[in-house]
Amino acid sequence: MMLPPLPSDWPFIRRCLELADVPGSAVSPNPLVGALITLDNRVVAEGFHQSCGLAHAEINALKAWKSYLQDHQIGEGAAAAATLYISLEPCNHHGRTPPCTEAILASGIGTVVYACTDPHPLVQGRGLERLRTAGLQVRGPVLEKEARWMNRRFETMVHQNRPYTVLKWARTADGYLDQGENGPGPRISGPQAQRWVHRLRREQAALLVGARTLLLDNPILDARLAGPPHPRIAVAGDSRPWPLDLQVMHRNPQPLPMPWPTNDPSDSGPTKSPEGLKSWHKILVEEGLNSVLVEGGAKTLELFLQEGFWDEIHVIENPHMHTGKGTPAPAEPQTPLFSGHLGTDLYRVYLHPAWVAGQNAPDLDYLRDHFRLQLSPS
Ligand code: AOF
Ligand code: ZN
Repeated sequence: MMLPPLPSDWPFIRRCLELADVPGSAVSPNPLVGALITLDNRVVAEGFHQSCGLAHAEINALKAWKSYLQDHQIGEGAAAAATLYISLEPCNHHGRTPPCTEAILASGIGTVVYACTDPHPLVQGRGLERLRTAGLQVRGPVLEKEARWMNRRFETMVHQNRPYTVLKWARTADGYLDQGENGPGPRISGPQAQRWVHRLRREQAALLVGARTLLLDNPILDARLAGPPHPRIAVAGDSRPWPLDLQVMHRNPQPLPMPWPTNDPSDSGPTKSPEGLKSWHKILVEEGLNSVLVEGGAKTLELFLQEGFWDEIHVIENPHMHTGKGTPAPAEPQTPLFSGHLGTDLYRVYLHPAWVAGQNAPDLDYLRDHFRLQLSPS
């Protein structure tokens, strides 16, 4: 049994969550993790996991801790009185990097406080147990729901062997995705919505579009208004060789081909087989992409909707645009988690019922506040 947390632990774990909060795509397929070390209830060292393959959060915090000791000419014996706070249970296995538990034990730190356990099958409590049996005080969980929500992409990949899937589309007031003509036509959503979509792109490891959309609309598909990292581009339907003048090629010279999941090679459209979509999941997971933003076209979106393989849906609606014809927008689920405005556009976010009803459901009020805060003009 781990010890219950103290009231004074909350602000330090909250800070760990802040430190962890880099764009999800930067660390994919790894989790987002932040860590800090306190001495006499004062933060003296901080660290976070910056990118898959680089040092884990607590290793970076321990490095900063060693510098602190040196700078202040404090002996290493002080570690017994120090506390390591961490947003995810320390790993206890060899991955791309050695186990963090060993580094923590070697440091002599006396107390560890964690936000949530690591769902990875090789960890799942073993990291905490190793520390506890070695005689460390281990307290937690603290702010568990927030910490787990932050790592929903990692958790989805670990538990379901598929990327966390975000669907996004923009529609006119009369329910169309376009004007039904070849080519992009006038933009449906406004500049504020575009900035927001770039933030969504930056958060997901991959961006999936249908080959038809790519060839007809010739979109850029990056996150330039939010800044790097940009998502890896995956294309539904294998239309290689790609025309070299596609704008998407500037940043992604080799888009990931995702052949339509079908048993019939003459069929250019999707089948309704969940096995089919699983072949896409496999391609993305094998590429280390733990999340995907699906931006269309209609057929690609429908495939995910029909099979129920989605986690979030983001719909942007221009309430002033009526086209009277075009490709009908997909039907939306019944109750949005959040509805608000993005500039002059309407904005609705849906969360899959499996998240809302699940055993580890996030705190929905926290999520709504989170959206409200992010959308409020700063
Ligand atoms: C931690 N602290 O900051 C992170 C952890 O291949 P590796 O060595 O990067 O290990 C990846 C696994 O380690 C990952 O699947 C997850 O279980 C854990 N991530 N653990 O102690 C960290 N990022
Ligand atoms: Zn680790």
